[in-house]
Amino acid sequence: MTELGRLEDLPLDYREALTRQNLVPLWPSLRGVMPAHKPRPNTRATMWAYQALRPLLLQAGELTPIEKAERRVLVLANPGHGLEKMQASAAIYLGMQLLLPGEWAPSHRHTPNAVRMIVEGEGAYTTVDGVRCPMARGDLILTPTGLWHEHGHDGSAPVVWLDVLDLPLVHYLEASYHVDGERQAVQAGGEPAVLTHGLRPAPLFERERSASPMLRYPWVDARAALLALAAQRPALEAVQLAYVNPETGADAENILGFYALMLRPRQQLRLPARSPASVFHVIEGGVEVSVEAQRFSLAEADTCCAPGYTAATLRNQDGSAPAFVFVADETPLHRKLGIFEDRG
Ligand code: 1HN
Repeated sequence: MTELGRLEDLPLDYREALTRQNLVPLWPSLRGVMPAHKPRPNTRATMWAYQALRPLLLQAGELTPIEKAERRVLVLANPGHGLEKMQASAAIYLGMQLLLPGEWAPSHRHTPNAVRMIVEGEGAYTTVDGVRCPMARGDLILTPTGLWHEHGHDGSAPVVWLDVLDLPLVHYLEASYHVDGERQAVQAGGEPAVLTHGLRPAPLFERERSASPMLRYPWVDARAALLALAAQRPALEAVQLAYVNPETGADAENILGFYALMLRPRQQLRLPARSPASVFHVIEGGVEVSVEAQRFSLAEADTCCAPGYTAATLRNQDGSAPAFVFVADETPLHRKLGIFEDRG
């Protein structure tokens, strides 16, 4: 590969003349913005242990009342991007949110898409677009772009969940903003539960709606489906389910992809080097994640991220119980952009 000219090779007065005209020579920066063969991600393999962050999150509950926070969150920030950027990867934001009994996080809507994976506690709920979605451990609740959402808590112990948003991307696009709203009127009847049976209402006239009609994916259903899949297909290597829009089969959200993965007892699973970055969050069991030179031992409620273009190996070290992992990645985005790659 040819060595390209450096900025210092250019006379100072020429460089200054360029700057005065808001001009920049490409060649000194060309290899930086387009390295050979493989990107150089800022995203570093990083782990966040729940037992280490939990006391700090509970302390935030004492230090900052909900009215002063709106959303009481500790962001899981990737040091490779700089902590102040609040990103886990190029497109993924992660945060652990705490809601205490009786608290209410007021209604708003925004352009970034969000999901919540419930980590701990009972009695809280999110109201999304007028639909009350109860929160239980392992449930996945969607708040797709533009939908009103607020959180309430009628229980007696703290509730914690993992927020996953495409905020870094939407912010980069200069398209991130929010609107505050009034407390939502809750729709009678709750969720359109019939969807989970492969049936849906078929009215004579229907308004076009791009968001998934399914807003809550109960963990009891996903867990049972994983166990059934593993039993029905003993030779299947990746016992993995994608969270999808049940009406279309498309990804549940537009930008990030969400999956539930089961590792059989003692199973080791190699995930190929694909272009999107990924996040792994343990719902049940213990999983060892090897990525790049790192080896993370994840216990329940621990989270880690892995950069794109890098293979990762997940291991369930338990000999008798399966392990269950929630996975979030940038696949829908990469596919839509036409940059998705699987390098094996
Ligand atoms: C947000 O609206 C929530 O609604 C959580 O719970 C985390 C992070 C950045 C921007 C908006 C929520 C968020 C957020």
